[in-house]
Amino acid sequence: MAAKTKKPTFYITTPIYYASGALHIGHCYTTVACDAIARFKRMDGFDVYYLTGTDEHGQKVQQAAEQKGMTPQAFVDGLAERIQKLWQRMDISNDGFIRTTDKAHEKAIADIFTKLYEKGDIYKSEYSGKYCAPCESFWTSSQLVDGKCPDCGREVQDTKEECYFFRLSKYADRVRKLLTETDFLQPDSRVREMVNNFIDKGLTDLAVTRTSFDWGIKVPFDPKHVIYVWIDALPNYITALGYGADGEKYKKYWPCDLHVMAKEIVRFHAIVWPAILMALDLPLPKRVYGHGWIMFGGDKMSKSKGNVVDPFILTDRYGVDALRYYLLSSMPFGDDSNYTSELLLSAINNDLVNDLGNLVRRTLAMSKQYFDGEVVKPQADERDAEYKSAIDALAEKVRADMDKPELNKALEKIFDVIGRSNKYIDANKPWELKKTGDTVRLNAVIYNLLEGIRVCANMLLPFLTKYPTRIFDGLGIAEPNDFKAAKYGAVKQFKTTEIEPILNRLDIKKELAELEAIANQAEEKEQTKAEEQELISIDDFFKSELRVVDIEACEKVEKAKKLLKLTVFDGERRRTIVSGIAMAYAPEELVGKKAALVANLKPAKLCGIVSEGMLLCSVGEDGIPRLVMPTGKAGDKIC
Ligand code: ME8
Repeated sequence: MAAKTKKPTFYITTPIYYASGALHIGHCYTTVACDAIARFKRMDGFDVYYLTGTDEHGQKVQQAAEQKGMTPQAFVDGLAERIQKLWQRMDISNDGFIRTTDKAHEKAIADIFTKLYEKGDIYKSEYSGKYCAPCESFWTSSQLVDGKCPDCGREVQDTKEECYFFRLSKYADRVRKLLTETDFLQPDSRVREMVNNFIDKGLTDLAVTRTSFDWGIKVPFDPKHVIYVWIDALPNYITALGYGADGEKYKKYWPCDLHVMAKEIVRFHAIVWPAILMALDLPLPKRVYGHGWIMFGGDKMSKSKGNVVDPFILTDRYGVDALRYYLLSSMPFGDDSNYTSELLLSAINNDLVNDLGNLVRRTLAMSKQYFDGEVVKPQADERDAEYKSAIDALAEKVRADMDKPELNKALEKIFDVIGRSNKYIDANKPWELKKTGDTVRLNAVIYNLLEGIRVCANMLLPFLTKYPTRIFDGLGIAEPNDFKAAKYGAVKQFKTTEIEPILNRLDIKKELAELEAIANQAEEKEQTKAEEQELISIDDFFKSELRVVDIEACEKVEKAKKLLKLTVFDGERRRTIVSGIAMAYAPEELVGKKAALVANLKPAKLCGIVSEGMLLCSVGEDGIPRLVMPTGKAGDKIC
């Protein structure tokens, strides 16, 4: 017996998205595009591994969690679940989902860090730059706006911080060659951006740890340092396959065939990631593709209007196929393009309802009416040669576009055959053949149309997840798993039935008004929520138990620049309090002073210390909290 030939592998990835807020259709764009490529490759005979996931560490995530009054872990757990629900909704066929808080990932990152350190490619030094205390952010001089923090506009201070660096400069020549002498990075415009903006300017070593926050993977041999986002995030593409843990998947699927992301993070994928892999002596990915951005109409788009582009709302109203089709068809893959509701609604009406929907509806209706759904393969006829060859050529053309990948062009080719099919109906006028009783020709015309529809539905399977399946039901044949039958004449006989359309023609004006109403409702809801959050009742206020306390001892918290650890006496007992007041006081200044304590707060852990309450502060224009110092004696009530 001949040995079964092993399928070639194909490994494709999206970026791992920050678990700091809800995802929008921009994230759907990358994920749906990779899904279409993954589905195409599976049908084309490849053993595919499609990976997506979430980037869950770092200061931004920690801050977002704090704002919600949650622990970072509970916060990212909720978001990771919501993100996976979104991918289920979008019919994403990912094989793996990595979270950077997965224990296996955390261990692998700590090992990678140690390995690079032992090799000398990570070293400890000092980072000097500008520091914005309220934002806890470091900036280089060139990042400042008018000499001030680009995020909050406040004064920055010169600062030095001990941190670890990755020796990116050592790999500059090899990375340059990779970008300029191979097809590693696409499209070409991205290569020019990388070379002009980064490589030609000289690659400097990259700071890869921070000590200003602690939500992240600690440097195993120096745990006051937290491994900073990129060195934690980029290796997800190998840790997800079990790299470093004897992963079978790693052996099978690495090197990656295609990393896809938008242009703003191409620098990390096309420069930093290959350099890390070079330092680890691992094979490089075969291709990195940096697509363009979906723009939301520039400044005019208000935050609340962002709700209109909430993928859950759009798919509730129009279905998954409509959103998938819009994302994949209307954006040239490498370029930026604008999202508007009008464009989405016209794509639905023009392409899915008019062109495809009408073709399927008319053809199945005629098949039923003229032949009770039974249509057989006819003799070849010269008159149909052009239409048949368009059907025959389709799979190859789509394959060529998918390889680039130019997904919108692939869809264009399919819709070109759909357009030709509609024209073929108009040119052959089946209703006249019926009238003149030319049943042989009538059968041939309907058969050819059914074949056109079948091959188009076959080629649409990677892009749309609902409509093609329904079309195969209508055609009375099993949905294919591959493209082997995507040729004219593969079916000898049809037994068709009529099907419900998946989408009906939309009244664009009405839909726009309704989408606007949804946006306004969302805006009102947000506002009411904010107002409700702002106004509290007197009963709410009296829930807080405020007391005068004596500060008996105070010291710095080693890992946190902003925190002080205080021992206070509340009239009954001593408590430990961690407070963010270190920017305003030296510890010794506070001993003997009085403060106002919120005494009935649930204890919270800050930098590993349990804080049993909170001290009231005033925050001035400089953003620095200073203690409210009451009079009275320890234990007095404040109201
Ligand atoms: O950058 N148009 O995560 P992120 C097109 N965690 N694509 C868009 C888009 C838009 N308007 N908005 C988002 C991160 N995307 C890091 C990645 S990878 C090792 C770490 C997509 O949540 C696009 O793929 O900010 C973009 O690159 C990505 O979401 C950024 O996601």
